[in-house]
Amino acid sequence: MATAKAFSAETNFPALEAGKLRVYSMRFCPYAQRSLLVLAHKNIPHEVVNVNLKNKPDWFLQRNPFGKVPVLEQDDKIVYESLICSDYLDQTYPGNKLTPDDPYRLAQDKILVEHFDKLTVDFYKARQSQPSEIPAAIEKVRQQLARFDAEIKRRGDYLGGDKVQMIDFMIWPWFERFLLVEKMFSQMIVSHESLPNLHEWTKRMLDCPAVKKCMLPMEQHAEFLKSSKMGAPNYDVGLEE
Ligand SMILES: N[C@@H](CCC(=O)N[C@@H](CS)C(=O)NCC(=O)O)C(=O)O
Repeated sequence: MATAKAFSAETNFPALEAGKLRVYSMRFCPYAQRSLLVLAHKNIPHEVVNVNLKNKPDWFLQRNPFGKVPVLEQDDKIVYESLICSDYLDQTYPGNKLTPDDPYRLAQDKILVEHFDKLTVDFYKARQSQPSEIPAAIEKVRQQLARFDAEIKRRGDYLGGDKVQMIDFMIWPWFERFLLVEKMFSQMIVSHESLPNLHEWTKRMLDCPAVKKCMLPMEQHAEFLKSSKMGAPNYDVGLEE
């Protein structure tokens, strides 16, 4: 796709090339980032169509009745929901497999993602808190992260063990956003003192090529957050006019 700018309701459907894999995304969406990380890590050729989620095109709603990104489309196939998209990509492009063969380990990983999804709710609350409430709100997030700190200690360098795996990618996007909140509030969420294993894991993840490829500059995250809080999210932050 020639443009990274978000497509809004006024736009026509951008023609889909036969055989080409397309991802409908939004540049600041952590869920879409999950699937973009899988695509980057596995080097899967694809194009990205960013969507204006405040003013959605009908053609987007026709593809995902939930109206959410990410969505995958290839020829007559459509897949949505980030975890389903990510697993689908892993199974469809089997080289460099990201999920464990052992069903019990796979189940444990999926349970961890469920725990993480609960914690993100408290993270969003912390991000919206009044200054006096921020320390307690961040502590609530930190307490829930202790489970992940302990798991890394038990499993190895990554939650996937000795290498980065699906479970690492499924939770990473929020850690990128933790970095911004830490900067905004001058308060660490994942510090060496409070969560030492997770702290080391964060450093390793920041070195991972897929993470680097999918990461947006902190200033863009900050500007997007500011615009969202004002009720007018600027999906095109940082893009050329
Ligand atoms: N459960 C969904 C959540 C995706 C999601 O909430 N995406 C947001 C952007 S970060 C979205 O598309 N929001 C549009 C809306 O809710 O109308 C998934 O895992 O894919």
